[in-house]
Parts: sequence; structure tokens; C-alpha cells
Amino acid sequence: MKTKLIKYFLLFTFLICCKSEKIASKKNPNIVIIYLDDLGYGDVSAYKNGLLKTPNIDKLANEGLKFYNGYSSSATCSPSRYALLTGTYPWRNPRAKIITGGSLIIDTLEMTLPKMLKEKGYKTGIVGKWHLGLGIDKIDYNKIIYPGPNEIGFDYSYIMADTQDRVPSAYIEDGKVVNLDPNDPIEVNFNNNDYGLPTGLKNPELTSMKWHHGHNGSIVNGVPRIGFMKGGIKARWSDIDMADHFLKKAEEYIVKNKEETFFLYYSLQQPHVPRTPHPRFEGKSGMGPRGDVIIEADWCIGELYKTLESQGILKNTLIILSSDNGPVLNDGYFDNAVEMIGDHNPSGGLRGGKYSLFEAGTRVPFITYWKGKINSGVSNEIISQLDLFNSISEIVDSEFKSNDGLNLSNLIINNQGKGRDELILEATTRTAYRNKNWVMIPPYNGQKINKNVNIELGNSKNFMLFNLDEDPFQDNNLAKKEPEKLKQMLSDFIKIRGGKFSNIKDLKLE
Ligand code: NG6
Ligand code: CA
Repeated sequence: MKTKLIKYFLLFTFLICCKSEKIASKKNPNIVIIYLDDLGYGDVSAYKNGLLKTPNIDKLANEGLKFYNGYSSSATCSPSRYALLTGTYPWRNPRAKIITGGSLIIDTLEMTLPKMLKEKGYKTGIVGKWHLGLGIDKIDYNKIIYPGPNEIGFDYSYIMADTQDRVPSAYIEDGKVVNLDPNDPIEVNFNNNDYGLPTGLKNPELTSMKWHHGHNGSIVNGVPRIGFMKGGIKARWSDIDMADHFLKKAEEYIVKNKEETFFLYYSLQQPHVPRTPHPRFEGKSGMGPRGDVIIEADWCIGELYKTLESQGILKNTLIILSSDNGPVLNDGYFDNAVEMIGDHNPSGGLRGGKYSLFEAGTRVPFITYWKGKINSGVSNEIISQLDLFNSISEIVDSEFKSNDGLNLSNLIINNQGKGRDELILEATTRTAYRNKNWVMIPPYNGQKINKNVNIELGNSKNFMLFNLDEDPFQDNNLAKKEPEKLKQMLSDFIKIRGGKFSNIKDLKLE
């Protein structure tokens, strides 16, 4: 009898162990998306195309999987973020354009990455730049601000509304302006009403950072901004502490949720303008504030990594790092970004930059890292941030899928399988088409170079066709030499994009 009991006991313990083992191995990973703002393909040293040193991003890139053909959906911020969170091409949504104080561009009924993960039991949080709009029509910053991140699937949000160069210069936590004194309400507008307060335009002597184009509205911390802001003095952020501040909030979020399965969208503000490194990073890059804030962002990423490690959850965390669009040097302030760039090449030699339909607009650093699960490697397969929704959905075993994204989970984890064959590229509502190693840019009216930012936009009276295998820097337009290829590309492009294009006068080649 006794031996029988012992046998049963052993069998029972064995079964329990198997079960918990199964539960442990079936547990979905935490997902951390680290998203930079305007970081170029050549700004990460692991991509070996520039001179900056980014050791912490390099660690993720070198020990994880580094994509050489990773794309943001668009060459500017709001549309790319829209695609990242919805898996839908932003040109399908007429409101998915650069936001300046505008309303939320994601419909609260739309499926999103955080909603999908929440449905799978995840805690979902965003810390950092939002830039997908807030509210409907006019926002009163003195009341609960909604709809916003909390209404599209995040159960925690600590954000700046748009960008560091736009008002309101205050953090918003779960829809409430942080440190707001009810006796000093905030007023904000983007319609030239300066409230009789100093502005960059009227009072350049009060600015410590000088504006070059745009950016001549209200002055906060010596930095003239886009738009006008009155009141909310106690709520105003400190620009030089912003990186530390967001990092602290992201780390707090991780520590608080380490026992749960969580999704963290850590959306850094660097190296977007105004570039305001903390003094301990000043001069560290030798390339002026733009380089310094990239060093600062890299440090933050290292700290975040250490937090995941010290909390013992690194092995159960999938980290994805990318940027919302390509690089720009002068994006509106005199900050020596151009003068001090030296031989560093932020686009890694790719043509164009932020706002451009050429490759540097949307080809960005794209890294996936999962300790113990993703092997160190590189991939030349084409992948877009658009694909993250479906890939993550597959990883966490969710039934929700977007129409435009592909499930590339096998690629981002095992470096196996094919990437995309084709992708629509977008820059300030204009679209182009990549298919395998070919890129076709249809004709667009408008200036060839945006002289303010000194970037080639990809506008031309004629079709452009490039073979990236032979001509990675897009110097040789093959449209005339390869009419059959061009026709095929155009017809494939129209199949996805539809026939309605603004600005394209003649879609026929003949
Ligand atoms: C532009 C701003 C630019 C930047 C951009 C948004 C001017 C002249 N330029 O309108 O400085 O803020 O919007 O950048 O105001 S993004 O990376 O968030 O898309
Ligand atoms: Ca951006």
C-alpha cells in the first residue's frame, strides 16, 4: 500500500511539473518596441555606414537580428506610427499626415497592436512621443484629454502629445497634464494667437536656441516652438531632462509589470529637433547636439536593457528597435547639425532623407532581439514596420490580422523564410513602389529639393526606376532603358495603390 501511495505521489508530482513546464514555455513574451525619432540608417554604428558610436544599440543588433532592408511605412512620423500600431498603410487614411495639434487619427473602433495584445492578456503601456493626435476637434488641456492612447488600447500612457518642437510643452499621463496647477490653466493654439506673450519671431533675444525655419512661436525654456502656449508654467517639461524622464517612466513601467506579460512602446524623442542633450552628454559625439542626443538615446537604451536584465525578464522579452523615418540635419533650428557633421553620414549613403521618396526616407535601422531565442544574424529580406502587427499577432497566437501587413514572425525570430516581395513607400502623401530589388517612383510635381532641410524629395517630371542591387544609391534612372520593367512595376503598384493619385498627371507611359 505504502509503495503504491509513493508511486501515485511521484506520478502526480511528475504530471504537475510537466504542466507547469508547459505553462512556462507557453507563456507569451513581453514585447518592447524601442522607436526612435528621425534616426537614420547610418546613425547606428552596427550598420557600419557612419562614424557615430552607438554601443548599446549595437549590442542588440550584433547579438540579435539586423535587417538591411527594414522600412518604416513613411518618411515622416505620424503616418509611420499609424502603420506601426495598426498594420495598415497610412495612405489609406487621409488623416494620417504629420500632426500639429490635431485630433486622434486612429479610430477608436480600429484594431491596434496594443488592443490585440490586451486581448491576449497583456498589460500595455506607451512612454514617450505619441504624435497620433489627441481628442476630437479642439482639446482642452485642463480636462481629461481623450480619446488618446488609452482609448486605442494602452492601459498606461505617459506621453508628449506631438513632438518636442510643438506646444504644449508638457507631459500627459493617462490623459491628464502632469503637474498642472488648476489656477494656471493651459491654453494652446496653432493659429498665430500669441496671447501677447514673447515669441521666437518677436523676441529672438529671449531664445537660447535660434530658429531657422518654422519654430518661431511661443518660447519655452529658451526654445521657440511651433504653436502658441499660455499658462501651465508648473507643468512645463525640462528639455534637457526629457530623456532621463521618459527612461525613468519606462523603467518604472517594466518593474511594476514584471510579473505580468507586458507590451511597452518606448518611443524616444531623439534625434528629432530641438536637440537638447542633458549636459552630461554635451560634446560627447563631437558632432554637435544631433550626435550628442543620439549618444544619449543609445545610453537610455542600454539602461532599459539593464533593467530588463536585472528584473530577470530579458529571456522572456522580444525587443524590436527601429526609427519612424530617415534622418535630417537642419529641421528648423540653428543647432550646428550641418556644420559639425564632419564625415558622418546619417543616411549611410542612401539617397534622400526624411520627407523623401528616395531610400533614406524610409529605410531605417531595424533590429529584433530576444536573448536565448533569436540567434545573432543579418537579413537582406525586405520587412516593413507594417508587418509587425501580423508578425506579433502570430507570435502571441492571436486571431487578429491586418490586411496590409505580412506575418514575418519566422523571419524576425528564426531568420528563416522570405520577407516581402513588394512594398508601397510613402513620403508626405506621395507614394512609390519597391518590388524585390527594384524601386519605381512615379512623377510628382513640386520642388526637387526642400531647400530648408536640404533634402531631395524624390519629385520629378519623369518616372524613375532604380535597380538597388546594382545601384544602391539610386544614381541611375533606368526608366527609359527598361520600359517593360517600368510598365510591370507601374501596373503592380496600381494594383495595390489604386488609380487615384494626387499630383500624378500622367500615369500612362506612352
Ligand atoms: C514639420 C516641421 C519639422 C518637424 C516635422 C515633424 C516646420 C517648418 N517643420 O512641419 O521641424 O517637426 O514637421 O517631424 O515646422 S516628424 O518626425 O514628427 O514627422
Ligand atoms: Ca520622425
